Amino acid sequence: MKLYHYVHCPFCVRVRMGLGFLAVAYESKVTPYDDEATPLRLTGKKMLPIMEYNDGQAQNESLDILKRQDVNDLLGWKHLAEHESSLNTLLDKTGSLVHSLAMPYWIWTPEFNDSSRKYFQTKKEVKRGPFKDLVKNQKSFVDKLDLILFNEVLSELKPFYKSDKVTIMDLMIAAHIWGMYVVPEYQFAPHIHAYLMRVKAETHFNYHEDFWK
Ligand SMILES: N[C@@H](CCC(=O)N[C@@H](CS)C(=O)NCC(=O)O)C(=O)O
Repeated sequence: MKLYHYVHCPFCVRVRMGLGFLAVAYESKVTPYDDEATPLRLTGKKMLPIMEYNDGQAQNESLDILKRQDVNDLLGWKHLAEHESSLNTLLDKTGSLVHSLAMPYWIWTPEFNDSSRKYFQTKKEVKRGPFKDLVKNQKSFVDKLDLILFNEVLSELKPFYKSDKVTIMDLMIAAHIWGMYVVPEYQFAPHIHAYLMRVKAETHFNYHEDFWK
C-alpha cells in the first residue's frame, strides 16, 4: 500500500506514527503541496493523508486509515471514544497555535520547492494573515501554547495521556505538536520533550526520514 502524505501535516504524521507502532509496511509517497491532481485522482478531494491499497482503492481520513490496520486494537480506541470531544478541543487549540508558529518555517524545509512554497503560503495567508505578522507575533503564540501544554497535557501524563500505555490519543497529540521542533526559537518544556521522545520510541517515528533515503 502507498501512503500519500505531507511531511509537516499533523494528520499525516499521526498515520506514520500509527503505522510505525503497528509495524505495518507501506510505501511512502511524499506529495508536493501544490500537486492537486494526485489527491483528486485518488479520492476526489485535495486532502492528505490518503492510503492507496493494492486493489486500487483509496481512503481518506487519518483515523479511519489507522483503524483499518489496527485489527487487534493495540491503539486503545476506547480511550479515544471516552475523551474524543475534549481531545478534539485540545487539538484544535494547539493545532492553530502550532500552525501559526511553524508554517513560516515548514516552507523552508526540503519538503517544499519554489512552486509548492508559493502555493502553500498564498493559501494559508488567506486564513491566518501574512507570515511575516505570524513571525512578529511569535511570543504571544508561544505563551498560549506553553500554557495549554502545561495545564492540559503535562498534568494528564501517566506517563501517557490519561493512560499508563501509549494510545491513539498520544499519537494525535504528539503529531499535532511535533511541528514545533522546526521552530528555532522554541524549546519544549523538558517533560513534554521527554513525553514526545517516549511516543517517538513507541512508534519508531522519524520526521525527516523521507529526506534521507
Ligand atoms: N480529517 C482529515 C484532515 C486532513 C487534513 O486537514 N489535511 C490537510 C493537511 S494538514 C490537507 O490535506 N490540506 C490540503 C490543502 O489545504 O490544500 C484527516 O484526519 O485525515
